[in-house]
Amino acid sequence: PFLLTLLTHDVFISGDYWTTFIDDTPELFQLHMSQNRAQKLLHYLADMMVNGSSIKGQVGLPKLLSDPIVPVLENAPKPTAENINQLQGWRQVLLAEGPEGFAKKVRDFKGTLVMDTTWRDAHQSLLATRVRTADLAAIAPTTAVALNGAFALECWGGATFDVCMRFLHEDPWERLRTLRKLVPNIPFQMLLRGANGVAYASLPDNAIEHFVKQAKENGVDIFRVFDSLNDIEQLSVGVKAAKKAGGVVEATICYSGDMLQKGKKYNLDYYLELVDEVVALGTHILGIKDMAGTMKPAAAKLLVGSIRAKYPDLPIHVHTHDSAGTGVASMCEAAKAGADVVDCATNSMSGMTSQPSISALLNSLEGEINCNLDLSHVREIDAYWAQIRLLYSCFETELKGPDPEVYLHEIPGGQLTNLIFQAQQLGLGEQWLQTKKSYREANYLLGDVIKVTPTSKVVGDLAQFMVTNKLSSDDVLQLADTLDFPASVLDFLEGLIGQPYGGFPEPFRSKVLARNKRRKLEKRPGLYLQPLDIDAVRKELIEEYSNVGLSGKEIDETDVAAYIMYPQVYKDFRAVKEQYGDLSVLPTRCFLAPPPLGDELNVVIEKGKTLIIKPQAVGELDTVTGKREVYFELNGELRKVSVVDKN
Ligand code: 3PY
Ligand code: ZN
Repeated sequence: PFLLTLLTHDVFISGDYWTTFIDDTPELFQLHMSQNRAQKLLHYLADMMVNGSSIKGQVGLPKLLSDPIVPVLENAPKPTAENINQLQGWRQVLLAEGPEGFAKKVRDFKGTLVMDTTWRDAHQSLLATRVRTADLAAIAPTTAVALNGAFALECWGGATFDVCMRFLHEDPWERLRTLRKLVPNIPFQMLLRGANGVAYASLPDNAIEHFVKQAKENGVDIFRVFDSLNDIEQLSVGVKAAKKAGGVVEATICYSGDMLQKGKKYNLDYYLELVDEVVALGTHILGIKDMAGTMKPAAAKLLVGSIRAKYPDLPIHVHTHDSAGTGVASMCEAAKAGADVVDCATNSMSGMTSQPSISALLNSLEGEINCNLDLSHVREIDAYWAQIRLLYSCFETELKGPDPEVYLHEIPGGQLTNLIFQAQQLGLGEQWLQTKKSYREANYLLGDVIKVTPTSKVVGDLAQFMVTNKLSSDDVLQLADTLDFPASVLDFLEGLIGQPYGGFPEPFRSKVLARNKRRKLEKRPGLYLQPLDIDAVRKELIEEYSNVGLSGKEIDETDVAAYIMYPQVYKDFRAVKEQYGDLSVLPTRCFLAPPPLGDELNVVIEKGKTLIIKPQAVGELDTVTGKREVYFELNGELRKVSVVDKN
C-alpha cells in the first residue's frame, strides 16, 4: 500500500520530489516507517510460529501466559513521574554532595543500607541474565517508590551488557537510559570487570575510559570495580576510569574460599594487605565480593570487623551469593560488624546461586539494625517478581537446595547455575559430580586462583577438558607438554588475564607455554596494547551503519563503546535489528514463545502508536520453496508473511 500511495501522490507524479518530498509529506514516510516496522515484527512472530523460539539457553515455554501485573503499593504515593521526581533518595544525596560527600553520608548513616541486585546479579545468577528491559521498566516506577531508601539498585554491567545484545537483541545503553528516567531517586550501580570493562579480556586503557565515561553519562552512579585475580594493577585501570568520569568508585576485593580454614592461601592477612592497596587507590567505598558464597558468617564478622577496626571511616559494602544457604546469616554478621551496605535480592529472585532474600535480611535485623526500607513495600513489589520468575521459567536450572559443596569447589553463583544447566541438558548426573570434582582440581592445577569472571571460565574450561578427556590432576601435570589445552587456559598462563597472587604454577606454566609458543607476560596486559584509535572506530561505524534502512539509528558514542567492547556481537545485534526491527517492544511472552492463534497482542511501537496484532493461521508447507505463509490481522487488515520452515 505504501508504494501505491507514494506512486500516485501528486508531488511524486510531478517528478519534482526528491529533496523536498520527505520534508513536505512527513506523514507518508512515517506511515511507511510504521508499516515497515510492523512487517518486521510480524516476520519475527511468524518465524517463531513456524520454527519455535531461537533464544539460546531456552528450554520449553514460559509458565506465565499473561503479561505480568504491576502491584499497587499500599500507604505510598502513586508511582507517577511527578510523585517520583519529588522523592528524596540517596541519589539526591549524591547529586548534592558529590561522590566523596555521598560516601561520607553513607558511612555516617546509623544502620546498614541495602543494595537490591534484582535487576542485574539476581537474574544473571538464576535466569541466565535473560530478563528484558520492558520487564524491568514496567516495575521501575513502583520500585522507585518502594525502595526509595535503598543505597542502590544494581542494574547494569557484568554479563548484562553482552547478553542484552547477543540474546535479547536489545541495546544495553537504551536499557540504562530508560531505567534512569524512571528512577531518578535511587543510585544505579554497575559491575565493572576492571581492565576488562564488561568483556572477558583486557582492552586498551583509553577504551575502558571511554566506556566508563559513557556509562556515567547515561545513568550509572556507582562503579563496583573488581579484578578477577585481585591484581591491583588491573583493578586500578577501572578505578581511575570511574574516578575520571565522576562516578562513585567502589573498588572491590574478591573473596575466595573459606578463610576460616587453616592453611588457606587467601587468609585474613592476605585480605587486609589487599585492602591497604585498594584504599591507597583512593576508593570512595570498599567492596567485598563473595561471588561463590563461601564467606561463612564467622568469616564475614572477622573480615568486616578487622577492616572496620583498621579503617573506621571507610564505607564497606558486602556482596554474597546464597549457594550454601548461609547468605542471610553472613550479611547479618557483616552488618553487625560494621558494614554500611549489604546486597540482597527481591524474595522471588533470591536464594541459591542468587543473593540472599531481602525480606529475610530485614526481618533478621529487625529491632537491631535499621536498613532504611519498608518491609511491606519490599513484600508488595515482590508480587511482580514472582510472576517474572514464571515468565522466564524456560531459563531456570533445576536447583533444589543449597550446595555445601561450594566450600570445596568454590564455583561462583552465576557459573554454578550455568554448569548445572549444561549437565542437565546432557542428562548426565554423573558428569555433574565429576565436573565439580574436576573444577576443584583444575583450580589447584592453576595455582589456587581467585575464581570470578573471567578466571572462573578458565578453571571451568580446564575442568570440562579434564572431564571430557577423562584426565586426573596427575595426568594433566604429567602430560602438560603434550595436551591441547583450551584457549582460555593458554591465555591465563600467558598472563593475558593478569598476574595471580603467589605467581603462576610452575613448571606447569612453562611447559604449556613452550608447547604452544606463547609469551610470558610479566606485567598487566594493557601495557602491551596500543591505545585504541577511537576516532577511527567511530568513522568506520558511521560509514557502515548510519544510513542502513529506515530503521537505522544514527551512530552515537554509546554505539562506539558497544562496538569496542564486543565488535561481532554488536554487528550481529545490528543485523537482527535490521531484519526484525526493535524487538524490545514485544511483550516477553511473545518474544520467547509463539503467540497462540487468535490471541490479540497490543504492541506499543512508540508513544501513541500501538499495533494490534492477531495471529490468524499458519499455511501449508510449500515443498518447492520450503516456505509457509503465516497470516495475521494487523490493526484490522489482513497481512501475510512467508517464512522458511527450518524443521
Ligand atoms: C560478572 O563479572 O558478570 C560477575 O557477576 C562476577 O561475579
Ligand atoms: Zn555476584
